Order: sequence, then C-alpha cells, then structure tokens
Amino acid sequence: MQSMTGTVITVAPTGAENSKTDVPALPVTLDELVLTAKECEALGASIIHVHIRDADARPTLDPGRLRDTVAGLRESTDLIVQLSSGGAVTDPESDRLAVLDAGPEMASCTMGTVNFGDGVFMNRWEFIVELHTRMQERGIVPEYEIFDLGQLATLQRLLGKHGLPAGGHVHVDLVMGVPGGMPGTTAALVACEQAIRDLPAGTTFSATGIGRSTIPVMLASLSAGGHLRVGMEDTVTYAKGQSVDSNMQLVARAAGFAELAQRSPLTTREARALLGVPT
Ligand code: KMH
Ligand code: ZN
Repeated sequence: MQSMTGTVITVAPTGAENSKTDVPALPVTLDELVLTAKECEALGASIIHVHIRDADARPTLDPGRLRDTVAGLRESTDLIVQLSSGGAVTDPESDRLAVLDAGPEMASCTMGTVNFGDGVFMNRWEFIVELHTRMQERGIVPEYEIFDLGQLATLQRLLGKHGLPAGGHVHVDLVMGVPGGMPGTTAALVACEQAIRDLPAGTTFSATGIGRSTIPVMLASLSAGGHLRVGMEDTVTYAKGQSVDSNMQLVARAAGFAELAQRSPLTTREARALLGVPT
C-alpha cells in the first residue's frame, strides 16, 4: 500500500483524440488552455498534461507552438507543466522526441506499444530508452505512462539498465480502459499496485479511467493510496447521457472525492516536493 499523503490531481484537458467539432468545450487555443489551467489550479489541480492543437484545432507537435504553450502556462500558473511525448498515434518518433526541446518540467514517457482503439500506439524499446535518457540529461521529470500490466515490468527493466529519472523519484500514471489496454477495474488497479512494489521504494502512481471507467478507477486509486488524473482527454461524458461541460467540472469532482477520502488535493508546491520537480 502506498503511504496515504494528500492527492496530486493532474488535469489532462485536451488530448489528441477528441475533435473540437464533436466536443466544443475542448480547450484547443492557447488562450483557452491558459484559462482552463488557471481555473483547474484554483480547484485543486497541481499538474497539467498538455497536448496542443494547430489553428484548425488538429493535434500538432509544432515546436514553436509547444514553446509558446510552456511559456504561457508558466507565466499564468504554478502548475507543473507536463508535455505529452505521446502525441497522436500518427506522430513519428522524431517529432515526439523533439517535444523535449520545448523545455517542459515534466513529460510523459510510455512504457510499451499498445493497441489504441483502431490504431496502434507505437513505443519501441529503443525509443523508450532514448526518451528516458534525453529526459535524464535535460533534468525533465518523466511520468511513466502504463497502459497494461506488463509495461510496469518494462519500467523495472528500464530503471535497472539506465538508472533513475531526473529528480530521483519514480512516478507512474495508470491509463486504464483504453480499448486494447488493461481494463479500468479495481482488480487491474490492484494488480498494478502490487507490481509497483517491485519498483524503487517511494514510487508513486496516479490513475485515470477512460470513459465510463472514470469513477471506478478514481475510487480504486484513492483507496489504494494513488493519485488522480482527470480531464477531457480521457472522459467527455460526466454521467449517463450528460456531456462534460468543462475540465473544471471534472477537477472539482475529483477534488471532492479526494476530500471525502481524507486525502485533500496537494498544492503545486507540495506536488513538486513529492515528485522531485524543482520549484
Ligand atoms: N494520445 C495517445 C496516443 C501521452 O500523452 O503520453 C497517447 C497519449 C499518451 O495520450
Ligand atoms: Zn496524453
């Protein structure tokens, strides 16, 4: 069992999969993203997991836009800015590696290839090593994304062969309920929590459940000592037949569950201290 500190709440507001046409409330411009970030921070989020869009609201890894996004979020919030190095399933490895050039404090780093709906989210071993090593060299703190149980064994192998990440602390995010990955169930989360015990002492985890697994995963994570990720990247339905109004609605609900579990949301400063991200 993880030690029961307060809760790190990550907001993943945009993602690469939902379209602005289908989901008009999705933040896709820098102004929309910054406003969302400020409001989510006020509600208890401490990390923002960022995917960006181009002028036509399509997913992009454009280096200039990424740099402007990091600068815009830093200027307006104290949130830990975590850029997605996952991008969209169509993004080439070179563009995904170049995300690190935008100088984020954190970046995601996925621990294996997984079927992803109708697509394939490719993460070759050599690519994983390259991402991990570049992040070590640049002092960027990774969040290891885990879509299936075996990817925790891959993380163990990575750390054994290539050493601890920048900051020395290991943090993983369980992305559950992706069609092709592990299910968003308590049983799967408990299996991951057990496997995390084989990682370096003090390893922390957050969890997110895609679609209707959002609430079961949130409750399971809180009760197992894990942290939370929520946002319109993962969930656009608030309840049966009710669309999500905004990312703020999801963060407010997560903060409420965290309070009920007597694991209040951590401030950005507290989250930085826990995860080894410089202030
Ligand atoms: N959009 C997915 C293909 C990440 O951000 O690192 C990958 C993803 C994971 O969302
Ligand atoms: Zn993502």
